[in-house]
Amino acid sequence: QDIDVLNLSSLEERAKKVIGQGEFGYISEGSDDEYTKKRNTSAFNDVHLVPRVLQNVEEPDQTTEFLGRKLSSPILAAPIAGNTLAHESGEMGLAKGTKEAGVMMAQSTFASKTIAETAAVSAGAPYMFQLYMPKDWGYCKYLLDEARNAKASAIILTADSTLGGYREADVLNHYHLKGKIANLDGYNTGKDGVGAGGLFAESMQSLNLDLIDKLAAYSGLPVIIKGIQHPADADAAIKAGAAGIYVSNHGGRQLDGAPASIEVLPAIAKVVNHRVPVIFDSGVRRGTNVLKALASGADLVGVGRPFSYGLALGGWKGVAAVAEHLKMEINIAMQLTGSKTIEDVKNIQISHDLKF
Ligand code: HOC
Repeated sequence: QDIDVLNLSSLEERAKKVIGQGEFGYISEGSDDEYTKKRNTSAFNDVHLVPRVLQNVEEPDQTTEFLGRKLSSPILAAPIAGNTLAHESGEMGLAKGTKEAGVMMAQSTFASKTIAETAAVSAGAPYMFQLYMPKDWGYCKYLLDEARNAKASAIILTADSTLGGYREADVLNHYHLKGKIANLDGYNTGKDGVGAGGLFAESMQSLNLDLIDKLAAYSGLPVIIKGIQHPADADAAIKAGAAGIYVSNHGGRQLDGAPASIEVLPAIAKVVNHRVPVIFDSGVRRGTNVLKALASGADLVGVGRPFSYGLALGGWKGVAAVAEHLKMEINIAMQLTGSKTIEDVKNIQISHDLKF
């Protein structure tokens, strides 16, 4: 169904009315005291875009390319677990909505539709697969095969989640994802747990840099490392073969007390130094946030919860509406900063780096 979007933040209260309490708690929560979750959005206010004028901008062009895929905008529907929590169409609704809007989507291992079901809808549209590394290499190979069949542009290896953060909404609601994860059917340990950490901890293994080559060699796909928050980790990952760096603190759902993602992005982008593309997420709610991330060194900007809320409110049309609204805000911000193209946006002077 069609939905009106005033802004991305306002979708949360509306979605809360149509999603079950446990499901809403899971989607919206951060870990511990939610310091990092809140900081992700508020820290954008400490970054300033310095506009240029008289730049002869009439129709900004926000199209871009990522890993050879043409996109209508540098927006990624960031990987989120269990999208049927928001809407029965789950990742299939997300795939249709993002495809209609011409933006990239990433599907989580913990999705509630299988990779094949989602691929049938996305049908070659820009798509990446987010891998939570299982202990069982046979199962991992199955996931990688499915991702290759789904024409994934890349495998995103989740590096920040060998266990889940402590999330109190799940404790209060006695909520967990068990039984809602299509890709893990028949694979769970069968142990009950409260929250994602309790459910999946025993399926994960400790992660190390050698995995990058192993995953790339088996899948034949570029491997992007998600959850990078330190420049040294970005450098080490690239030296170990990473084809992309994904700066994220998991929407404030993992280590509470971590800095906002936008605060660490400039230093990481500096170390990456254009060797590989940089994806960014955590806290993006405005078109100006997208510009701030691009001007701080990102090539693709992920948005998480707002897409779930759009999905909850309007199925695939709600997803497309979120993307189109964000594109509209990006368009205004590009015009007002004097940016004709995404390359121009990347060169906007920001307060991280004010040099006149
Ligand atoms: C392995 C435990 O991304 C979330 C999801 C799943 C996290 C699983 C972590 O809830 O943030």
